[in-house]
Amino acid sequence: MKLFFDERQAEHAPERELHNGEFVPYAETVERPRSIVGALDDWQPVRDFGMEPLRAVHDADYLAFLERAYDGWVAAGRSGDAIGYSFPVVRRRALKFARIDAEIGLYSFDASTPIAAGTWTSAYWSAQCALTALERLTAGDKHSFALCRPPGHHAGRDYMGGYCYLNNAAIAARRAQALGLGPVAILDIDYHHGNGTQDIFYDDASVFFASIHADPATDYPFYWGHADERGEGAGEEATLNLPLPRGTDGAAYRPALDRALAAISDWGAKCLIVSFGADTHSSDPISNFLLERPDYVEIAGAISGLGLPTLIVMEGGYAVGDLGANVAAFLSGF
Ligand code: OKP
Ligand code: ZN
Repeated sequence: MKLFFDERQAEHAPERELHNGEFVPYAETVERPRSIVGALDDWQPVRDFGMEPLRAVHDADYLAFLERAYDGWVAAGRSGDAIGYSFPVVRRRALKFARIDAEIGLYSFDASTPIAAGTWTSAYWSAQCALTALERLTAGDKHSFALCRPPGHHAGRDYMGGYCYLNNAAIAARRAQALGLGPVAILDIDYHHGNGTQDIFYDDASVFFASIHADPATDYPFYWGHADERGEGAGEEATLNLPLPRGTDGAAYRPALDRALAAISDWGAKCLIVSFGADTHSSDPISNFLLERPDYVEIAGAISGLGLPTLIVMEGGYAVGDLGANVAAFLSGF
């Protein structure tokens, strides 16, 4: 399986995030991709597909904001990471604002997604990484891995959140459709619900979204990922949420995985995108599942049993000491 990563994805380095009432060191560190790159050999270069595939998912005003946000922060005389403090929970509209603070709040749903000097560059190349890896599937490869960082599954059409700025999996899914690889399913197996991905395709019958994650009743992102969210309009029944309790281990995880895989197969997917988070591991510092390294080999084996051309896109995973080996174990299962 070909592996993709671009060094510019390492430029993003916020200092801190707001977590449980205090500022703590940013968990989505550059040590994460370093750990994964170090655990696997033979990385391939990332190509530049430009802005068009990003525009197929994200609103133009949001993309323009992301690109200039840090400069706007500096121009306002601020130092450190750009971060919002006021968020519109009702009647959000893309008004034109003179203040960077108003813009940041408009385009985000939390305070764990600061913008630093290298954020746009890294987010851009993270998306290009997914697009480059996807290209392998058109060349006939059965599996392909994009070490996306920053991750993407919490980002929506016009908002960031949960360490995510551009939705790499969604961008790859739209591109897969354009390349004739569809119908496309996205299987999200990060510990956290992929609310951005779900939102992007919520009323869309052409992309199936299945997610296995910690019950949002107890875990971030709280407001989305509940079992009764099944899509709407034309997209009704094209969203499947399988929340699991804290403490879920490999044995308890497996029935949910089998259910998701059966649904993807029944729906008639011809191409699969896996949003993979290794934050389901027992050692993860911000999560509460109990998966172990051998579970990742087994999970990947079950996914590859679908027999679909599969793009694996990296999402979370914060136990830096175990991360590379866990990702390598997962990929070995294909
Ligand atoms: C991103 B991905 C918990 C704070 C949560 C954001 C978590 C984002 C996870 N107290 N901060 O899904 O791994
Ligand atoms: Zn996660």
